[in-house]
Amino acid sequence: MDDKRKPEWVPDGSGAEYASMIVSGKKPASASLTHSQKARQEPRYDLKALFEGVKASERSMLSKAITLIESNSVSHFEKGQELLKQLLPLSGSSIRIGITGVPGVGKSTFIENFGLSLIEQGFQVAVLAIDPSSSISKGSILGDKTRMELLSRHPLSFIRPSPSAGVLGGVARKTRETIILCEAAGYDVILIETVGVGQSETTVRSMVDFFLLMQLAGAGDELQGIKKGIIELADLIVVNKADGDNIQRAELAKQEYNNALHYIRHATEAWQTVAVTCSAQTGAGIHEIWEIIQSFRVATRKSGAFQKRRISQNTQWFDTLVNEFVLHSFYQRDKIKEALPDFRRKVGSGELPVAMAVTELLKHY
Ligand SMILES: Nc1nc2c(ncn2[C@@H]2O[C@H](COP(=O)(O)OP(=O)(O)OP(=O)(O)O)[C@@H](O)[C@H]2O)c(=O)[nH]1
Ligand SMILES: [Mg+2]
Repeated sequence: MDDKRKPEWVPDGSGAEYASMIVSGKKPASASLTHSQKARQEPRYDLKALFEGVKASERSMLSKAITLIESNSVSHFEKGQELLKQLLPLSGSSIRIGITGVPGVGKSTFIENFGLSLIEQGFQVAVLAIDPSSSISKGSILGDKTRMELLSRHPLSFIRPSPSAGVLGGVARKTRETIILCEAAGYDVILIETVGVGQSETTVRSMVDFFLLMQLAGAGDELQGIKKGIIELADLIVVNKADGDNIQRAELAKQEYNNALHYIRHATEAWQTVAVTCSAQTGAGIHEIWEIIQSFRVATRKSGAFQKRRISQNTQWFDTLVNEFVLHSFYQRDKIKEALPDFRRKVGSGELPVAMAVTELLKHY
């Protein structure tokens, strides 16, 4: 397997099943093996060692634990869940920050400088990426490691690329669980970068405390090009690249956003979303952004909105997973697989009313 596609840690002798991006389809060798052969082939995870290693903030153990929860193998799933259950009490005390914006807006450059300045202040910083399409290389944080060169080499930071989708909950579940592992390992600021495509903003919003939207100064008509819906998700709008001869345009854009924000529903109860400028490159404005995030934490903890959001995120996540698991198990049933084509045909040709076909089909479940 191409080295660039591998996570930081993979079991000895493993292949493409651990790729952090989707690689060309290949039937795993284990598919034709007997159960006992399979058991011998699958990498062994020592739960106790993983628990102790993550708790002690050992990076290699954290990587290994994440690889375990990212694995699509059924036996790994059970082990991963057991590990999570043990580590859950140690998690939760970080601030989770989502960062979104179009490709090239400067998210990675921002994370590099922001992360380094947080480390200087004594924080431990984990950077995760969400790329729900999990498409090859586009927006992948792996290629970005070069743009986060200092941060990725720093012993107090931890950078993990987007998991590939796989099964059961896919990217969102794996990222949520990775957050828990990172927190249990002592990371107190979790940064999640996502490219603003498709549903990824809503997905990230549903797992973070604070959501930062990065924008560029345009030609004056800032609000025309962007979806109002995304602004409604944001706790802070950052107009990036406010440097050189772009400063004035960035200031103008900031004002326009601030004006518009008066008329837009705010993402978080007890918090007034604002727009600021920054230069991820020179570092101007970065410190102020951290101060805003801290005020946010204080204000929302005081009002209870912080805790309330975390609780509702967990219950919503639970509901989503129940839906996904039930759907999955439904379509996996042999009887359903057998009956489905015939019902489809009858519904298509008008032989059966649709709702009746559904109730008839459900009888096979
Ligand atoms: N002048 C200027 N250039 C910047 C700034 N921030 C980022 N850039 C440049 O913009 C380009 C894109 O920056 P990235 O940080 O990779 O952007 P990104 O949002 O992570 O992009 P994707 O990961 O592809 O979505 C790079 O060439 C950066 O050097 C800034 O504040 N000022
Ligand atoms: Mg990037």
